[in-house]
Amino acid sequence: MRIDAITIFVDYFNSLELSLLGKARSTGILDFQAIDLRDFTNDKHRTVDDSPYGGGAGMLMKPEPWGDALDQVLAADGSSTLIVPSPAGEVFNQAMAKELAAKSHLVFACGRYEGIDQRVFDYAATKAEVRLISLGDYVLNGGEVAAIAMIEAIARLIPGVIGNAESLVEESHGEAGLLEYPSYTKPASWRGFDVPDVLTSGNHAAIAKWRHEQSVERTKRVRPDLLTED
Ligand code: 6GU
Repeated sequence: MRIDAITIFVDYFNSLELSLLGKARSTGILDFQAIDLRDFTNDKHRTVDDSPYGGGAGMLMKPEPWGDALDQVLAADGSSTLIVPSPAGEVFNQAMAKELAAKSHLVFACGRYEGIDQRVFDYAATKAEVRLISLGDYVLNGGEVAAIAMIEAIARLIPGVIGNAESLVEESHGEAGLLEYPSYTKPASWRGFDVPDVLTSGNHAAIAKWRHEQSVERTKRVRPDLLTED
């Protein structure tokens, strides 16, 4: 899979060289590139922002550098998906991560300041599928941190990125739609806190039942919305 991120802060994406995603890049499963929007400016100051028509606080990203960057990055056959991290978008979840992991080419358009001129999205929609996606109901300073979170959630679902495919099924927000149960490792007793007896009993049916009960209890307590969906 190919993923590109257009940004004025390419260094944010250095973290994608680490751990499993870094490995996926070095083995060629994931082809990731961060692209500097300022490389598509033509003035001495490499200007990417301007004041908004109609007034208002702050600055907006001007359309011309974005248009030239998108012309270079988006596939000519319309097969790219442009993802715009934005608190005004649909809220990201595991089902979306799964859907996006099946695409051939994702491009993240990372805005700064008060956002990007609307015509950039109108233009991009003539060349690609465009999706505004939010991480949740809070505000970040720009799209970079949100893009990194989405890239990690998406890329780990690409076959071969995670060694143990079983861990993809069992985790929170997996097939069951429940939160993960609590987990323990050695020592069995630590600072006065003990591992629940059932986990050291060797009774696999009892362990499976206990874990399911823990998942249901935790989901009811902290995310009742997950139990009432569909
Ligand atoms: Cl995707 N972008 C920005 N800038 N802020 C956010 C967000 C995204 N999701 C929540 N807050």
